[in-house]
Amino acid sequence: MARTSTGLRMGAGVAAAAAALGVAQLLAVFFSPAADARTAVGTAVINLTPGPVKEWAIQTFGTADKLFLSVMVIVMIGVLAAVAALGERSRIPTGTLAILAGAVAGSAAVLALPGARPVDIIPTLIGAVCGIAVLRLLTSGRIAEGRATASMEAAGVDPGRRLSLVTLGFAGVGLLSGVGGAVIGRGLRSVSGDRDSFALPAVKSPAPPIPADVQPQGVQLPNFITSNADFYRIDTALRVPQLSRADWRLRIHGMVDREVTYTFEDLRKFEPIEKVVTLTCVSNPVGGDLISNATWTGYRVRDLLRDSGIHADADMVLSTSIDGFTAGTPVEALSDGRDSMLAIGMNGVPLPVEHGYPARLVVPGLYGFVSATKWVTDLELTRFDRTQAYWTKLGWSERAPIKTESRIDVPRDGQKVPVGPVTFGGVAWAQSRGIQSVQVRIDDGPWQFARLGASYSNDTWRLWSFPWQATAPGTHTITARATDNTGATQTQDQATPAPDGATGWPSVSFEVR
Ligand SMILES: Nc1nc2c(c(=O)[nH]1)N[C@H]1C(S)=C(S)[C@@H](COP(=O)(O)O)O[C@H]1N2
Ligand SMILES: [Mo]
Repeated sequence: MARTSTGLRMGAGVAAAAAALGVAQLLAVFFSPAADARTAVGTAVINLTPGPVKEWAIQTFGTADKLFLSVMVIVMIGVLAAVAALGERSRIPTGTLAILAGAVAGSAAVLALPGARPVDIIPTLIGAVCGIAVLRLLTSGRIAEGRATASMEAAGVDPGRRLSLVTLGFAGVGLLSGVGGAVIGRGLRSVSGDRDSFALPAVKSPAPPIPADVQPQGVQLPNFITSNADFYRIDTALRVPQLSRADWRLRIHGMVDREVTYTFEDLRKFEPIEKVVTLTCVSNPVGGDLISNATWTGYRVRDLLRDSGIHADADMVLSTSIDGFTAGTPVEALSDGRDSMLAIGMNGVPLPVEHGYPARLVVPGLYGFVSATKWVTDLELTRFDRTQAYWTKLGWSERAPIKTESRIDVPRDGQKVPVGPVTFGGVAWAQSRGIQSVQVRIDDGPWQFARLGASYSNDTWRLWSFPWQATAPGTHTITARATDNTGATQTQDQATPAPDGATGWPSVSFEVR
């Protein structure tokens, strides 16, 4: 065996991994969505990551957490492949073994996905075979020793350089097939056409119009209604599920007298309603932005459940999405007067795909992880003492009503405030109870009432403003606390988001000068 430099060996490992992943990605186009091993491995990593690490990723990267994960998975595979290739020998082919191990892990990850069939591991296996072939070729010494092609010889390319070029070539082909496969796969499966051709049903009693004075004047605050583009997004889906209306089903089963499965067409027999509801993520830290407000169109879950004959001892609805996420919601929250919805529209258009197209749950008053299942396909009537939903298994609470909270949007931390009049402001929320007042304190001064934007409903956030005279130059602090309509004031006790939502008063330092 020719002695190949460390760098070239590591390069061979990376090229082999690129070829394996690229071929697998390209071939996956011909199989079910589960066949994409790269995404399957990422999904497995998400599922196997301990709760606190997930929490850290959400806190640190927010909506970019998935991009971070995808990049990390590819970087990790590249590093492993490079290291494994270093030891590739004919007696102990560590690189080959590493690729085989990768193929086994990839196949297992594929088969673990909901809806995966055994044939879906074929792209992974063929990819692995290609990766091994590339690795063996590059580490065999054949290219460096073999007869140079006439053109290479003419160009004076030496054997080491020849090997680097061939290695780069394989890496490039792998990369191109991978990107090509990902792009083609996405195009083939995309439901954006299905979504574009969907017109929301006309609603007989639209949500009450939004009065202009929900929005305080004189301060730049978030819009009372969040645009779909700005709406926060949190989910465990590495690849946004692409579920067409024709393929969508909602099965209602478990502790019921009559099991039923609705098609999307079947929903027409129910009365469409419209409701403005503020969604909040339990992972939102004090002062965080994992909260948004939209007008939702859809059907009352209560209406969908009406004919099922729910057993009296059922206390939980376990909702499941097409990608296997689950949330456990109290039966009461889905059947009482709050009009929990199976939402199909968001701000007047069909649900954006990343927000659950074609249908999701929207439950006023509960954090998203126990209620707001996107791409929902299954409602099982069950009991809290019989089963646990996705995040509860990871140590989060089984029931999670939204806490009374406020946030300071203006000033931003460290903002320079010129001496003179200024208006501060923010948002406050206590969905299902509603906000009664917001108080603000500058430094250690007395609590003063903020001005409240008009209340739209108890299920929506309330914007507030606070006009102030900046006189004394220097560093100052503004602190806020909200009181809900039950008279309960936001607690000063600091709590982390886990297990049932962060608490504490938001506080921001600013600079008067
Ligand atoms: N299928 C699915 N639905 C889901 C989740 C998920 O991971 N998968 N996350 C939930 C959580 S934790 C929140 S906070 C809300 C966020 O909804 P949004 O992305 O539309 O803002 O969706 C909920 N629904
Ligand atoms: Mo969440």
